[in-house]
Amino acid sequence: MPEWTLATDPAQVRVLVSGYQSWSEAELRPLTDVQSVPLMRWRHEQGHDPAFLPSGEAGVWRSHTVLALVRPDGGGWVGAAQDATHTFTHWEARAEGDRVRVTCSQEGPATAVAWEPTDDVITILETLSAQLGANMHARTPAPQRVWCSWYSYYRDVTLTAMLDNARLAREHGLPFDVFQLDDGFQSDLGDWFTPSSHFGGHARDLPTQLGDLGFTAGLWLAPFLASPTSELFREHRDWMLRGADGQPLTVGHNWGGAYYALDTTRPEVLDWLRTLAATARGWGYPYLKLDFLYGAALPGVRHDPSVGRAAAYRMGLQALRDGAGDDAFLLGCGAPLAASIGVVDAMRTGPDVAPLWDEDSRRVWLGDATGPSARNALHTALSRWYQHTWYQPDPDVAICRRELSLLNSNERHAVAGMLDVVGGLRASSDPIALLDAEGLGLLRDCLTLSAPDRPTTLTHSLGGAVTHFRRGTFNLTDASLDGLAPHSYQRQT
Ligand code: 9PG
Repeated sequence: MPEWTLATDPAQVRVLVSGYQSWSEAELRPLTDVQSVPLMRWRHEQGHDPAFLPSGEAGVWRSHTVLALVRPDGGGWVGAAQDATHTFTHWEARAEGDRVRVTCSQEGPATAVAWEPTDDVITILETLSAQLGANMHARTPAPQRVWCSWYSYYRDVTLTAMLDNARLAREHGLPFDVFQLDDGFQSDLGDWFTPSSHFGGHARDLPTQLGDLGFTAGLWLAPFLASPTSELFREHRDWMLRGADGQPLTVGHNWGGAYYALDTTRPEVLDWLRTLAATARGWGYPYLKLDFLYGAALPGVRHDPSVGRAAAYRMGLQALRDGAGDDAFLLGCGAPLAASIGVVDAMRTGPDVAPLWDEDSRRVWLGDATGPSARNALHTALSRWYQHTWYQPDPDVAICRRELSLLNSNERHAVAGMLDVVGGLRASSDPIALLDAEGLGLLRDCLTLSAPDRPTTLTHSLGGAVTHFRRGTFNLTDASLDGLAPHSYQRQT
């Protein structure tokens, strides 16, 4: 286990960490602060890697794949795994008296890691991340502009709502590439081929009609999951990832109850995944949002015990790629980040945006910043700015409507600023009928593609995240600071 002792005062050092999967926090914090870990046990498997959780201790920070330590002069140290196809790389920085101790451990076959002292942390982190991306043959196609059903219709989405929005988008000349149907079209988790009773049709009915309106069809799947009530589970109980007791392992508690994950070391499961992705493609969906992917990577008892977690996950992901085809556009979500490089085209790099700024009861009192809020999405996606060499980053949707939203004008513009700075995928979920001239104007701005921006500094932060970019500065705190209103973005003039 490589270990380094740095003769530097911990009180002067900031640490930049990135959590395990899409929804886990990324942060830029004083090293002596506390890295919070959710109080609720079930959030560990759903928001983090239960085998390498955030520390929960003051002065001890854990990070996945990459780690950076920043001195007040902008110099410091950067660590980065150089391959993640079979191996999870875990970093820990620990304040110890007048020194900082850094350890790097791996789960899976040993792979190369880079560790570099530098006088320019920003550039070296970008360089080492880009090397990881290149080593894993990262796919970074042109960013897509996506309308997604989730953040307005949630599970009540209907075929009619999809088409009504697509028609209005066409009438307004909104430059979307993809109309993506999210969770709610299927009868159960795992039963993707059977429509839900409320959807008002079948998912395969949608793509031609969207195509006539000039849009590519996108579909959401949680391909590794199965609910206990699903036909998939009832017919193939033996396909599930198991616990030490031999019983199917519970892997989360969304959808009002527990659910299970497929064991991707089983050849029959890989066949099923290929068939699923090929079927969705055959229905006319070349764009797939593959969600809750963490399920296949959890610790558990697998059919083939010689395959580690990272490798098992990647086998499942590769089966989906093989089924969908090389020219399909795959967006990962709820997914181990680095382990997906080279298979996905895009990746959610933060928790869900929500039409509210923050939910501090959950974040502050329960120690869980993986929940849906504009603040959590900005905090994490901005602090992962360098990951654009791994995949097309997806910082989640803009919210431009004023109805059915608690966001104020500053907060809406802060989300728009994040989309511009991150420079990846563009998405919106507003019912187009709710947008007036102002909302449509903001939405058009949000759909304007830009190249990823770079931070100007990691030695200052307005809110524990990377907040200072060349194009502008974010204030994620609840106070006016440096002339910036709370929850705002100020463009550089
Ligand atoms: C559909 C949604 C949308 C959304 C996804 C994902 O940590 N969690 O418990 C958690 C649950 C759901 C969730 C994110 C996190 O939302 O990010 O865009 O597709 O699923 O159910």
